[in-house]
Amino acid sequence: MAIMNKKGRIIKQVSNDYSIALEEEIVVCKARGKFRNMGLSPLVGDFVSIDYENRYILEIEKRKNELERPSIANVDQALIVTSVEIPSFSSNLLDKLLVILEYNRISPVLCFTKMDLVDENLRGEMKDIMNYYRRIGYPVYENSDPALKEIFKDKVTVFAGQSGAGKSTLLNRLDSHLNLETGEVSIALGRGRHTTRHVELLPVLGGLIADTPGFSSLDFKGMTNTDIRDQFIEFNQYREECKYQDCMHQKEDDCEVKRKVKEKEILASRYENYLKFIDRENFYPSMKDRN
Ligand SMILES: Nc1nc2c(ncn2[C@@H]2O[C@H](COP(=O)(O)OP(=O)(O)O)[C@@H](O)[C@H]2O)c(=O)[nH]1
Ligand SMILES: [Mg+2]
Ligand SMILES: [Zn+2]
Repeated sequence: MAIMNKKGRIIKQVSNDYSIALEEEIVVCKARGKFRNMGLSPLVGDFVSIDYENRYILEIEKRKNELERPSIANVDQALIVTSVEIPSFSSNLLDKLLVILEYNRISPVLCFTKMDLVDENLRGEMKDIMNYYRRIGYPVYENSDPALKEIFKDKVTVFAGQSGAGKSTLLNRLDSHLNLETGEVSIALGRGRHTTRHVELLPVLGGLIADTPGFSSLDFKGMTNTDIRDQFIEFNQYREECKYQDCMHQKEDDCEVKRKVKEKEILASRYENYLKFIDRENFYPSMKDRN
């Protein structure tokens, strides 16, 4: 008898049990040893073909990208949740996330929270910063914006951002079925909470979202300084006008990017963060303490 193959997407993993969403149903399949021998294991988010009768995964389709924590494949976009107060705004963390996401071909969407906590001055400053990121091409929202509901459709989204930024609160507001715990303080997070972690994609607003926030251990793994430079998307348009083809916009003379920083065409904090990122000594040193 011929094997009946079907195609689907892994939406959940608990040890060797993979829940696979087919067109009309969800089935649980095992992965055979052959994947382990190939140094490959199926990930949540993978598109797979399965032996439907025997409930085995047969093939894994080539991935667009792959996250480590949480381990998910084929992520389309990341919603970067950034608070402007408690914890206060960190342009360093935001720019770092943007570089890593760009490099991994995950589209960033920016969402700012807690604008209600800041005074008029800081509010104005934050609006300027938000407009800058909007102008260079990123979708930017405040968490109160109802239009946020539209961004999830037909996409796999992970959430990113500091603990306490308001990720769970936002998700609960977007989808009242979720009922996620909010308000936990990072220091109080018992280790036990995270040890028996499974990964799952939840259906939300016409798309799928990862049930755990991503990028908890951020770095520029595998990236060269040139790679980092190239992920600062607004720098690229000026590069042709730099004196040197391979300009790092650092110590070179006649650099158009540096000129644009002076003219306030490029946001100063973006450029400063860029310099820190390519100088490994200054690699966001406080990041380690945060997790
Ligand atoms: N004032 C204010 N507080 C917020 C806002 N969003 C979230 N919070 C609060 O910030 C705290 C942390 O939120 P939570 O969703 O748990 O953050 P998470 O760690 O990113 O999931 C909670 O006490 C929330 O009630 C907001 O827009 N304004
Ligand atoms: Mg949370
Ligand atoms: Zn330059």
